[in-house]
Amino acid sequence: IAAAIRNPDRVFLSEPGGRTLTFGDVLEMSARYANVLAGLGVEPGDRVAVQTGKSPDALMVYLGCLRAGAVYLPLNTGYTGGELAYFLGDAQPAVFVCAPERFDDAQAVCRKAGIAALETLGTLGEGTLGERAKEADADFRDVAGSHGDLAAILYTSGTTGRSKGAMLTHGNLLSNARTLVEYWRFSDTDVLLHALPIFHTHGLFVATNVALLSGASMIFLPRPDLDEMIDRMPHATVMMGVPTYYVRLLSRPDFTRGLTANMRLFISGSAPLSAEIHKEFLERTGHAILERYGMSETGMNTSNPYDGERRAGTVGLALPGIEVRVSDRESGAVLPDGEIGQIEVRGPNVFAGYWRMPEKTREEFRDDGFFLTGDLGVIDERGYLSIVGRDRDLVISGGYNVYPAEVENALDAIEGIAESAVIGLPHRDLGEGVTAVVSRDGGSGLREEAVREALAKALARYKIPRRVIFVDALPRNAMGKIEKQALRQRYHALYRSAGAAR
Ligand code: MCA
Ligand code: AMP
Repeated sequence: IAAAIRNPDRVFLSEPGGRTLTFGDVLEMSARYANVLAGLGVEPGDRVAVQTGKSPDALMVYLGCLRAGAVYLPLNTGYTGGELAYFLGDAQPAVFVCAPERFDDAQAVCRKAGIAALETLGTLGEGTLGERAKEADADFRDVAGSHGDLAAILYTSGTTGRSKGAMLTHGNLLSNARTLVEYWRFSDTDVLLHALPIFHTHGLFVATNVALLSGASMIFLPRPDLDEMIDRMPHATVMMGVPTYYVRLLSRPDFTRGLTANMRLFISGSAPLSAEIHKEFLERTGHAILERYGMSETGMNTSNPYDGERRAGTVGLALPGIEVRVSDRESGAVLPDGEIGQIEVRGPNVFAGYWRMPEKTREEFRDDGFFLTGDLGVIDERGYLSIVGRDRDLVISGGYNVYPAEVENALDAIEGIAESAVIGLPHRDLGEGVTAVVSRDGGSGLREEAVREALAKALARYKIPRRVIFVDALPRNAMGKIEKQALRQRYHALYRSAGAAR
């Protein structure tokens, strides 16, 4: 980190109406948090799990972990106690940091999971960890490590079974950030409009690491608030977002060409950006959104070019140093351009494996080191990759992944539900809207709201179906398997009706 900082007086981060941190402050604050962690007994290789609101301090805990050689483990702020219990039990962090208002719940979870150290951190730097940091030394000698050492674990759900922790090394993060800085021409004259959450690859690694490494500044919004985005846009040069951000910006008449005059680049990812939105955005602002493609396991794999044609509906070309190929799903044979198959990637960005799941890790890699993404795609004659579907049963809602099996399990546990199927349906705002189709036990008068309320006790709110449809029986094929495709077709236009835009 220190090596990346050329000008300590330059602003790294500013919160509208809040704090401003220079690069010098970043060095100091991250040192304080590194000292605090070391003082709590965190050793290199130990996990530090964090579920706190977005704030400068939260970001400094991340950097403090990297400096102390600890493994940073960010968790979605929406996770319920039940969801949390699994992650903590599996990762066995040396410390868990939660928001002050969730201390009581967290304490119970930690007791069950056998986590000894529980600390709190609020968005203004309050809480036990923040207080310790204020007292701590502002100098820290970074733990010497190698590129192969673990830097972070990101949990990503599986279709069956439990979530898997993708282990990312310092080398993974550094190589990807370096590649992106160069490919997207980041420099210390850039100002990045940062509206994303910081517990995922997109807002944490892609946005923050690229800004840090290039010396760019960030306008750090606590949440993706449209008014704030529009208000700050004239002061920024680059924005990163999930497609929902761009759909929402376009819904505002005050989002105009003039407003984006200072911007040089809009980047989209985490979910498919429709060619229609790409076109509307270009017409409105004169900017062709640059779409790229990545995963928690790999960071970014492909990107549309900075100078060349940004082709709507494609995720662009393999990034420098990263190999992308498409293979036959059954035989594994590499397919020629133009044919649809499973996307595979290899490169310094590809993760080190799933936490304590060597079997699962082996299954997801080819012998020659290519990682099986589970995405289906096709490469055109010019090398542009298009994602045409997913091998996994996955719904992406507003850039968050929702695994139907997890929601179906929670539905099936509700009294009065006989069986369920969860599908994603086209949704203008969220891309896909999580939707449940369920049959009731005979005599049960269960209603939609009661189902949603019951689910909210178990699952983060973004996983909760926006609509629950009751049917007498779910359609099944000859093998007895639920025909989700038939359900998707039947309810295709559910969110197209008036009033369903959000
Ligand atoms: C919030 N809600 C959602 C979502 N987000 N429901 C469905 N899908 C969502 N994504 C629910 C809340 O729980 C709440 O429910 C209600 O919607 C309103 O909440 P609010 O916080 O006001 O929502 P919002 O501010 O409008 O947020 C929607 C959002 C946000 C802007 C789309 O989810 C977002 O910023 N998403 C970005 C996710 C992201 O960073 N993905 C990157 C993953 P209730 O009313 O019931 O309480 S990294 C990745 O995928 C890879 C590797 C990559 O390539 O980048
Ligand atoms: P995650 O599991 O959160 O790492 O999400 C990774 C998944 O998001 C990928 O496997 C893709 O299915 C999807 N994804 C990311 N970027 C894009 C994109 N630009 N277009 C379509 N899907 C995307």
